Amino acid sequence: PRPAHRPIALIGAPTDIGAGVRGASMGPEALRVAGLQAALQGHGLQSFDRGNLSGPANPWQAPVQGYRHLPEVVQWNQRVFDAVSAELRLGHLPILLGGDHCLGLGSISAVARHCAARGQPLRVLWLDAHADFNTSALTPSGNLHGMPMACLCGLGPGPLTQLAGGMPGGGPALRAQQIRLIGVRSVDPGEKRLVHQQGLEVFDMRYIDEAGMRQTMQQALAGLDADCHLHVSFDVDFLDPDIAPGVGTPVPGGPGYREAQLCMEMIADSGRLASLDIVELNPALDLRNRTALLAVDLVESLFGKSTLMRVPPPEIGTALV
Ligand code: HAR
Ligand code: MN
Ligand code: MN
Ligand code: MN
Repeated sequence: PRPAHRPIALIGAPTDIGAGVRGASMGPEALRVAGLQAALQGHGLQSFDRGNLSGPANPWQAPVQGYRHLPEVVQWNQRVFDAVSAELRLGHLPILLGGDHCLGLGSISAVARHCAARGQPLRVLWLDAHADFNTSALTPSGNLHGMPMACLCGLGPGPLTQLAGGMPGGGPALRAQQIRLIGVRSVDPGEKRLVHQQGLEVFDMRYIDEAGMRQTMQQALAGLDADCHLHVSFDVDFLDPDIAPGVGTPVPGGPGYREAQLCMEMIADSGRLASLDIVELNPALDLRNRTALLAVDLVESLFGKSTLMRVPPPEIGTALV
């Protein structure tokens, strides 16, 4: 069956250890209160809630050699790595409920290891206002949620680039060709140079404005193998803050409601979604859980809600009748 029809495991990681604003630690509970599990079950998907991982408290310290809370970030990511690995081994589709985006490191390292062991191709869609491609030398903040993409590509401190012993061949978890950055509109100057130097494919907001979300997603999903594992790392600040105010680092000019829906719907149509992160939701900054409710709505589309209206899902470019 399509990977998106596998049993779904919800894994809470209640921490804001990599962020510069407190509150993402409340994200998992806000997503539960917004009805995430019931929404998935409402579409006939089997899902279980594994509860929350535990880890070190946030000591709220200044950066040390360019990193804030590096030992704590390593511990949280090891636990995320273990939990996501366990679900993948069981043939489940893990959904990581963050927590800030530094946790994408543990989640995607687990996915990369799993795919490498099976010789399965992997593609990662990074939906985010930010590129999260800083290093200790480039970061303006020391916040590790601004660095997970770079760490996954092998640029970062050993304990993070070689999480849980590292990849079989010793290389980085990801190569640039496996990654698509979508929705980017806030990148630090040195970070921008590094993203280009590494050759990442970036669909920034200027591109989305000009080409439209449809062409953007066609390109981002182009060339997926029939057995590809598709991982989506959904940083909620991808969305325009007018519709998604509950994030710690909002950036104006993101995708609106219909654009975000189309993005999710086209991923669903690919039939390849096999793991997901929902990160950076900050209930302390939200309004009546609006952003969590929106995230749940979009995740429903990611799992094929709207395609239920279109049987069978048409090929791209086919007129609806
Ligand atoms: N680029 C900035 C920094 O590195 C802000 C990063 C904010 N990151 C997130 N995740 N919210 O995407 O400090
Ligand atoms: Mn529903
Ligand atoms: Mn991010
Ligand atoms: Mn972001």
